[in-house]
Amino acid sequence: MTAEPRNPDQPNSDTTQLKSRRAFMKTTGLTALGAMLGMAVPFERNLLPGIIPVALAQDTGMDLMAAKKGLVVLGDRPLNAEVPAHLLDADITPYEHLFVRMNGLVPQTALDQNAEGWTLTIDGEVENPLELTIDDLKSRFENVTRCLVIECGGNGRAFFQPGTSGNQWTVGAVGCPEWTGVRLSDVLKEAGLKETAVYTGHYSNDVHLSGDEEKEVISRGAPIAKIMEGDAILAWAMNGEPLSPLHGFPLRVIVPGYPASASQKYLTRIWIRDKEHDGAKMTGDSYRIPAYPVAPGTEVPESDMVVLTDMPIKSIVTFPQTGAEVKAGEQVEVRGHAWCGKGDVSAMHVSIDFGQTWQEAALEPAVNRFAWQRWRANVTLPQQGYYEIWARATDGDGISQPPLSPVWNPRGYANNIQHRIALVATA
Ligand SMILES: Nc1nc2c(c(=O)[nH]1)N[C@H]1C(S)=C(S)[C@@H](COP(=O)(O)O)O[C@H]1N2
Ligand SMILES: [Mo]
Repeated sequence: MTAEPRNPDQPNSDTTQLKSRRAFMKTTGLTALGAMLGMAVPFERNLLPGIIPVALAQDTGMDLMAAKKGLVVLGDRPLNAEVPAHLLDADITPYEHLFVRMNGLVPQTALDQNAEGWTLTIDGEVENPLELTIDDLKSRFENVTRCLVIECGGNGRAFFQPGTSGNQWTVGAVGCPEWTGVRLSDVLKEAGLKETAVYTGHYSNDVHLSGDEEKEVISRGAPIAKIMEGDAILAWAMNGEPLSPLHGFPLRVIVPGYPASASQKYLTRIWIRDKEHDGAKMTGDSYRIPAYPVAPGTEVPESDMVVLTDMPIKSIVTFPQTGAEVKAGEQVEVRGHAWCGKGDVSAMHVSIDFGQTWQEAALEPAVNRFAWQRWRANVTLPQQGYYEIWARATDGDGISQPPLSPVWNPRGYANNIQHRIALVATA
């Protein structure tokens, strides 16, 4: 056997098979370590219990990024990566171009793609608590396939002034893949909601960054009324494939229209609550905004913060790529997508003159509720020089995207500032 040198600083090296960090922690470490590393550990007897070998501590999921294409990694622990706008041009976002947002570490079951014995528990304010396998979900409820937008609540955070803490997402923490699963409302009907049921609380088995298995990474939820509208689904597949380790294998919930933090990956339990859920990242400043507009930089008391629900009207320019050269005086197509947390985009406009005049874009219908909608406009840049395309969607209430960041909030959520790209017209 040739013992290849392993560089523990490079998670992309062949340390990828060293996934059994948790298994290791459960053993005394002796002899098990050698077996896991596939080589002798000459000083193994010196390793104090509780010290996790570096080679086993690298599990941030970073090695899985090799199958992503063109994403910008914002951080690797936890792993967060967004996609440049021009890579979001497809109607259905492919796996390689879907952003990744981890609050903790990818769980072992997902890394191993092992769904054996996986169950989803539905309990709390229900008449008949359920424990369902993935096969139960597949066989006992109507299967549905839907294109649904997921957008991180913090998408656009980078544009707030003053800046707020958190991942500095620009425009690419959004995507619209096709999900297959069952309606969560159908499952809750079978469980029999009690009168007292008002909110869902979502749980999963991902691992806290501290490594403490007792600590919740994230546990958010949604009002029962929102879920019973029938749009939220329990999905086991994305774009016709089983969910991947980064996106929630083997099961996640998708709550379209809400910040994607409500769309729990690696879903193990839905606790039906008799009050607004108060799991990890439901309280304090997390995914909350002030109940009233505040001046930038204001410190808002916790009691005045409310849970972020419907995401605002938004759009993105996916073609051409920003900075592209086009011919002056010739018509060029610009296009992208528009979406809205309430599911009703009413109009789309573009400007080539820094917002002085606006031209209406053609807006295609959504393939289903809560899918994003394709828009297209033909523009002609009159003479050579620098231009910007500004894109502005309008929702069903007549509310349009603002040219500057919307009302500031302490954690920088729900920024739906107009997307702008640069175009250079040549003679
Ligand atoms: N279990 C679990 N679910 C989760 C998260 C997480 O860290 N753990 N992050 C949430 C957040 S904040 C977002 S934006 C989306 C990101 O989904 P994606 O990584 O599949 O794009 O997942 C949500 N569901
Ligand atoms: Mo998010």
